Amino acid sequence: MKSKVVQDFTKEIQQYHLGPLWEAIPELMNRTPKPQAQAYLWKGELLNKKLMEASEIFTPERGGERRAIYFQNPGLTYRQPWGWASTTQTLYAAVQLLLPGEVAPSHRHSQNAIRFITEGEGAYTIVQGERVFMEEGDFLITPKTLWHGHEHVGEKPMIWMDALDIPTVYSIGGTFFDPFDGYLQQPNTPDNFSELRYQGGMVRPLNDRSYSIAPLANFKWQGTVDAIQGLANFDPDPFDGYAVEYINPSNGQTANPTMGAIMQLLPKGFHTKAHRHTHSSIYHVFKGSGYTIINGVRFDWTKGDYFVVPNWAWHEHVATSDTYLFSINDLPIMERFELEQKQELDTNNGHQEIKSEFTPVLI
Ligand code: GTQ
Ligand code: FE2
Repeated sequence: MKSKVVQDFTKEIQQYHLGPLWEAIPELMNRTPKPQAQAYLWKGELLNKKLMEASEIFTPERGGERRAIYFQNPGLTYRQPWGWASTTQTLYAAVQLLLPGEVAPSHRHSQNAIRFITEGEGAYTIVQGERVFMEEGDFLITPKTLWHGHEHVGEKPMIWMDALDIPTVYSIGGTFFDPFDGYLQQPNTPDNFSELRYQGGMVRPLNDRSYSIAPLANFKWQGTVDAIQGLANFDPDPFDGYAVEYINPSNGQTANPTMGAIMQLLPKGFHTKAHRHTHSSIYHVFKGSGYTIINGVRFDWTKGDYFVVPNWAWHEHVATSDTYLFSINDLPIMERFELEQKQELDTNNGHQEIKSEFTPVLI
């Protein structure tokens, strides 16, 4: 405890917009990451219901741009008085609904985007004039500065997960945004152009030997499943099961420069070992059911749910049926800053003790 004189001084300097480091150090300089983001889980039924309610009262249009409902981490709600809160400290994730006949206008921005299609088919996203048709299980990228808009020319409602590096770009002051002049961009490239050029998977067109930001726009579900089924001939990774990462075929790095994206199969009964790492992740349960233990708290999940594993949180997964987990992470950001570290739990055969259970908000 500092003396009265120091305490008074500490207060006194603040009128000059000067801060006392001796107060801040214990909060800022933790021995290991102490995230403000919390572990949290949202049920799929709640999300679908809220999206449908939103669709009854408005359509996507210029200004608001999209009908997307994003995940606000309860640990981060203090950050902006006007109500914004990100999903983890670096990442934003949302669910977006587009109904048949609807159009979400083209725009471009300095944030990178990822989409993972969770429900439906028949809508396309048009990226730099290329219409990319989307189906369940597809993984798409819209890297920064590319024009993109969406239109639904199919029959059933379409829902997908969006993930963007909005909080990172916002906090470092790098935000740029332009609406497209003329609402939805018109095609200037054959449909599904990049997907057709990459049908063979791990062979690339000869012209793609030098780096480009988005040589492949859509990673089809079938290709992802085939890769995972190939892995499943062998032993699973003890921490990740059968996991693959989406990559940019022109350089082998993550498909998006600031966000990693993973699909993992956890066969029924599989229990991963616990570890923790600097980077944070946002998971979507694409198929299956089970639970994840995060820092001793059990989070039960089924198909359609979303959950957050914050930075440096112990976590392990248990699948109670064959499970496909899709997840995005900020590992590329941590690697760029050379901050990535990881640790395996070495007690109790690599498993945490369950101390409590998370109770999700239901509809
Ligand atoms: O679909 O272009 O969830 O620009 C947030 C920002 C989706 C999009 C989001 C966006 C988009
Ligand atoms: Fe966008």
